[in-house]
Amino acid sequence: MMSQHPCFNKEAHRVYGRIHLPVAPECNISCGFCDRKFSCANESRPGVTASVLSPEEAVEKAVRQAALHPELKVIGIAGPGDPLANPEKTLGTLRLVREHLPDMLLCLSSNGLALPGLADDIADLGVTHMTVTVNAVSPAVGAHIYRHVRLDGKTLSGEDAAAAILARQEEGVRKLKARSVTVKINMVIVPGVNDAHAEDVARAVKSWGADLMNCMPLMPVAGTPLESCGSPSPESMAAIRTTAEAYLPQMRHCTRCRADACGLLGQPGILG
Ligand code: CLF
Ligand code: SF4
Repeated sequence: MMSQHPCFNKEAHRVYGRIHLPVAPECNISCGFCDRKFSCANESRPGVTASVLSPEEAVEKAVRQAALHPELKVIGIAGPGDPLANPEKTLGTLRLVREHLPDMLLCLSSNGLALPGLADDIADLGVTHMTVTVNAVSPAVGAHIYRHVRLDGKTLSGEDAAAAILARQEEGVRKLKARSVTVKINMVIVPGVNDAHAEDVARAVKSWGADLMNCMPLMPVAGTPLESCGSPSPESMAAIRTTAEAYLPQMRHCTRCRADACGLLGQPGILG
């Protein structure tokens, strides 16, 4: 199953592509690098607004693209908000994809907050690949990244918010691994905040059972609290990935897709 997924397998990305279905506009947390006018920066390229489609519209377009482009092998949902903060739309879309495109691999990304309660549904629907973004495994570090987390009708902030999301990320990843879902961990590297923390994250998520890690350089968005942190240099990203690689294989070919990307990684196609 690994072989045809362009993100999880470096060799596959020149040959096989993915379609992102932009059906998930809402989010259940607030990251310090996020401007909600744009797509979720935990998986996608910030600064690009993706249109939102209904599940029916999105699947109809995907069916058309898949018929035209046999190299498309994966259907992913990656925003523009958090897919699992929109459970009806996201799971409903996956059900439609299963019905109309039964041969596609299914892929999801999430911040992980809502994952524990949905992991079994995700596995039952046949999702084989999941990305969870873990930007910190210490609440003290996470408190500088997460502005707030909405959970069970309450809004948490500071270290409480960071501890709450961390606990759910761990529980969710362990549940996915118990169901044999392949799990990638994204980590947005924020200079001066979590750039010295990647080894801790790699060690922890490895112990949860994760398969692969994708360290992504922060792309600062104007007007957000973490704007002034700037982007890590290519040299520091290379060093971070080398350190993290002692624990988990590193993805180095991520192209920061839009939430409505369609085609091979790095090509400009969108689902239209
Ligand atoms: Fe999409 Fe993400 Fe699935 Fe890939 S993208 S939901 S794992 S099918 Fe891939 Fe794009 Fe990087 Fe994501 S290159 S942003 S890692
Ligand atoms: Fe924004 Fe994504 Fe963070 Fe939600 S999870 S606040 S959409 S960056």
